[in-house]
Amino acid sequence: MQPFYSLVNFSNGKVTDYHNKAIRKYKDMENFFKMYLTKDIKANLKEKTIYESYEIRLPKKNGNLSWCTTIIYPGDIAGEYFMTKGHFHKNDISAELYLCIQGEGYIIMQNHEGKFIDCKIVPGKAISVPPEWGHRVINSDKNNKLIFVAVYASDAGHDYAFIEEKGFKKLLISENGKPKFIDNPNYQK
Ligand code: PAN
Ligand code: ZN
Repeated sequence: MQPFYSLVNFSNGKVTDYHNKAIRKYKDMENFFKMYLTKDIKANLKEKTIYESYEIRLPKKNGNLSWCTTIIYPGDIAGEYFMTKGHFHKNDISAELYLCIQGEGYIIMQNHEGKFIDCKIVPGKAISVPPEWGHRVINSDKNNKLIFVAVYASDAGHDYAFIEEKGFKKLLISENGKPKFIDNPNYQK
């Protein structure tokens, strides 16, 4: 393989020459939001775009790196800020580097023993996610997009099952216009 490059647009998060674009609407990730909502409200939110990502994906060969930008739109679902689904890596020894380029929010991380850590993110902040820590990014600014770059082993894989069923230990909600972590009522069930 030859070296190659792409250009990241720091204003809108888009990347040239990407291999994969994903758009996540509310209907793609209903179960990841844990605050209670009636069926009717859920039905009205179905087409709402929560985030999108542009991935430079290299073959799943040991040693290759893939990376992507993610743009999380501003907003909340019953108080829970817009966020990524969040996942563990299937290949759990895979670490990841996150670099925030626009907006502000939080990265939350949780390991298999249930230890939970949150870290505020602002442009220029780079966060090392060690192996075996599940991770999610949350946009806590209801007026602006949150844009970040993530770099990971191409064979990392994404395991969403635990987060979809139980979620992270804590939820980030908007209370009186300010972000606040609360216990996730779904976590102990
Ligand atoms: C990131 C995420 C991306 C979308 O590239 O995959 O931000 O989030 P979800 O995959 O949780 O929907 C990453 O962590 N890759 O490993
Ligand atoms: Zn990851």
